[in-house]
Amino acid sequence: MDRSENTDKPRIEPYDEPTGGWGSVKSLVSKASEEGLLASTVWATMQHQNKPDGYQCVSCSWAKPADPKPFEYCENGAKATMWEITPKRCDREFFARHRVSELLEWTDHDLEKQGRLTTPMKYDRSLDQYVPVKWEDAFRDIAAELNGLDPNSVVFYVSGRASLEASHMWQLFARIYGSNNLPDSSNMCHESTSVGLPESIGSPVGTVTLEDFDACDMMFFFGHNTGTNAPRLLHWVQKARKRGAPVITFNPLQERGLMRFKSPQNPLEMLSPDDGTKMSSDYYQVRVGGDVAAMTGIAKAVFALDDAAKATGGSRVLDTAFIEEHCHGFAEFETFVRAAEWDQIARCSGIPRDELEHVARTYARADKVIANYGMGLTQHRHGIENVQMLVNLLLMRGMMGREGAGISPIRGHSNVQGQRTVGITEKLKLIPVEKFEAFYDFTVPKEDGLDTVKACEGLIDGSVKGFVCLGGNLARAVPETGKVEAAWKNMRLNVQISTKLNRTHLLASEKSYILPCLGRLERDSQHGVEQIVSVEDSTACIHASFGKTEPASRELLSEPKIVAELAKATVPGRSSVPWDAWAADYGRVRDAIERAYPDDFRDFNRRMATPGGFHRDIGASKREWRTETGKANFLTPESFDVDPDIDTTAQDVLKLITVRSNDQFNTTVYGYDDRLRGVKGTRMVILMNAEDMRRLGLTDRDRVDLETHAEDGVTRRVENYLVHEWQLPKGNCAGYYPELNALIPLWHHSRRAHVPAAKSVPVRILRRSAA
Ligand SMILES: Nc1nc2c(c(=O)[nH]1)N[C@H]1C(S)=C(S)[C@@H](COP(=O)(O)OP(=O)(O)OC[C@H]3O[C@@H](n4cnc5c(=O)[nH]c(N)nc54)[C@H](O)[C@@H]3O)O[C@H]1N2
Ligand SMILES: Nc1nc2c(c(=O)[nH]1)N[C@H]1C(S)=C(S)[C@@H](COP(=O)(O)OP(=O)(O)OC[C@H]3O[C@@H](n4cnc5c(=O)[nH]c(N)nc54)[C@H](O)[C@@H]3O)O[C@H]1N2
Ligand SMILES: [Mo]
Repeated sequence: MDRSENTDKPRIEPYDEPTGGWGSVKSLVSKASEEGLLASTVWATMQHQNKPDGYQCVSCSWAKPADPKPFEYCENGAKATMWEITPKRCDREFFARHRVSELLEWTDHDLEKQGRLTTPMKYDRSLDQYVPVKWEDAFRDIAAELNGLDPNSVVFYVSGRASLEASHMWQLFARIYGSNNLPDSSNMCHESTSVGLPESIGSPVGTVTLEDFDACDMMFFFGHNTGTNAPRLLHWVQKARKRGAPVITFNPLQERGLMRFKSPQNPLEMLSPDDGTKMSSDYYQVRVGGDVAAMTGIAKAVFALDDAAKATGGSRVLDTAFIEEHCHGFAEFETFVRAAEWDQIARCSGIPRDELEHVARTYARADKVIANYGMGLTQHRHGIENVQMLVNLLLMRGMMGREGAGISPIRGHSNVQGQRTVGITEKLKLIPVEKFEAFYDFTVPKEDGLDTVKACEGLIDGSVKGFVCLGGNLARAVPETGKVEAAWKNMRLNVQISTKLNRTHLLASEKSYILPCLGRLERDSQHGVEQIVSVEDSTACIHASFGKTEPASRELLSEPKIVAELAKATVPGRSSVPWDAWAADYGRVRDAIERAYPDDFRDFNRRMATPGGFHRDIGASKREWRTETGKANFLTPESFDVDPDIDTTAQDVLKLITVRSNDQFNTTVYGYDDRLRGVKGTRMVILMNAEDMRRLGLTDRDRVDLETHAEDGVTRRVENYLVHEWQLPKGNCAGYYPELNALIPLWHHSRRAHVPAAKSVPVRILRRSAA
């Protein structure tokens, strides 16, 4: 069972300080001392963070400006850096002291806290321990295992941190071996965007740049916890607020970062006694899953304003010229929205009509609007409809493909967007198959591979027999962790290329290997020449990243080197990829990327070194619509009802959202304090609405178990959670990922994008009888 607590007396009290501010400074100082880091070491490293001649932060993917501030980082970026440059080591002595079955009882926090992995290890079943293995033996043995398996039964997962160079090599290796099973963390994250946006606007990524953020006169935020998950973006929000731009937020939780912010970079602000900038001009606690309804309401009110303008001869609210020239599907959309009933809109969204009309009036007055969104839209059964509805709202007023306006999916991992750009995908239609075949003289397998959900299905039914993972902690990040963990141990092969010990390493299969690699912050020297890598940020901007710190261990290899060695051992002579030459000079991998993707990567090696990097070629940001209709498509949802195929009308079923705390990066748990929500000393808490608590006979601090409400015969349960009253909509509750992943059925995902619906898990809350 999970035991993600560090004290017997968790404290939960409202946090009413601004985000940023002194709280973030204090939090950093205490993290540095916990890690045993000297302030001077932290300072010397952090100066290089997100600088044109430094390294690109390993935390979130928010854009990096060409003219950075002296401190171009945030509290959470600094934490991620400290976590990586820690002096602690999870070395061969550590593995000699602990058996794997013992480590399986440890929490995520305690495992990663052991520090950086230093030595390649392989599992010894007779000892139930990981024991050191020489690199060349590991490569040879893994290759032999891979060659004994059907390539279709092996999955090559990538978490979104690996560089463009490592990622491009990785997918070529998998395909030459014979597998298109290339799911990545994006499958659990913004896949609703990757599927939804191309259908709408012909681009899989956002259309805005930092210049647009500086020019906009209004912003929407749907389902993103910016203060925790992309804190540097708060500076652009604050600038917009100071120009008087309204910021309208839809989120079931009152997230501190979108309420109040004080810039730690601004001494005057830090010293002033006030409580910082009011970030959202209007904040709506939409019901979980109620965004399509809310957006339908806003659109309906926009139509009404346009009708009134037409009647009185005022200037139109709809951008009719844009719709006429650039759009398709408007009539159907208009019919749908006009037919929608206000009562039902208000019931589904939880927001009254007059408030949605107020939003529409604000929107109608603005000229340059950016719509930001995160997991609150994508991780739903109707994740794609959420994304496409937001685009519809922008298209109505022509807010696409012009300065200061557009769609802004806020991506997760620091290079997750870029990995897709250079070929990491299980979907064949997204890669230049003929080019790969012609350039490297091999045949790409002709069927789509497995995405994350399908890979887990294969794991559970026994058809998937091996996982080779380039980063991540997949068994912990996916739904249905009970079944997945059991099945993981039944596989033949588990290979983890990583920096820190995590639970997925410990689910030892017949043959299991831990291959420790350099992190992005570290100097990477190949044959005496320091290598550079590159990443793509959330605004489709490509940046160079220069390693600055000493490697954590002399035994570490770089990710490109590990991929090259695995490929040489596994598929020798099966393609003309020059693995050794690429591993010796990453500039040559970039040349190969440019050759495969000339539009996006023209003059790659030169342009990536310019301050601020360079932008990919995004058609929609120039009003070039690379869709089947050649237009920007209004795509009308079937209904605006919430989660149409999940029954939450059953008595006492609540909809659970699983979110990140301010003290974690995905499954990496830095500590037990979610400062911005005022939750301290535990992650085992369920935040509930007061009325729901009363109805269920619960009082604050009661201990409860949670069970998934699903009629599929499977019991999914987590135990001994602490209940706490919280301001969120009735019928909804919230808690932390990944501890709660055991509750999410594998089949509960976005219907076409297969993103696990981690934001709408139907659960029952059961009071524990007094012990
Ligand atoms: N420090 C830090 N930074 C990170 C990460 C991290 O773990 N820690 N993770 C990275 C990754 S991989 C990602 S994908 C991003 C994730 O960044 P976010 O997209 O912010 O992810 P979550 O923490 O899951 O929070 C989702 C937000 O959506 C809201 N929400 C839930 N359901 C709904 C809904 O139905 N409607 C609306 N409108 N809102 C809803 C929640 O209350 C929450 O505020 O952050 C990246 N950056
Ligand atoms: N319930 C629920 N589930 C979710 C989500 C949710 O909101 N709710 N969010 C989903 C999302 S958005 C995502 S992106 C996934 C995240 O899923 P993953 O990306 O698989 O998980 P992480 O926790 O980011 O992976 C952490 C591990 O990566 C390794 N690592 C760190 N840095 C490096 C590096 O530089 N190189 C290599 N090779 N390894 C490294 C370390 O060993 C560390 O333990 O989880 C998903 N799961
Ligand atoms: Mo993510």
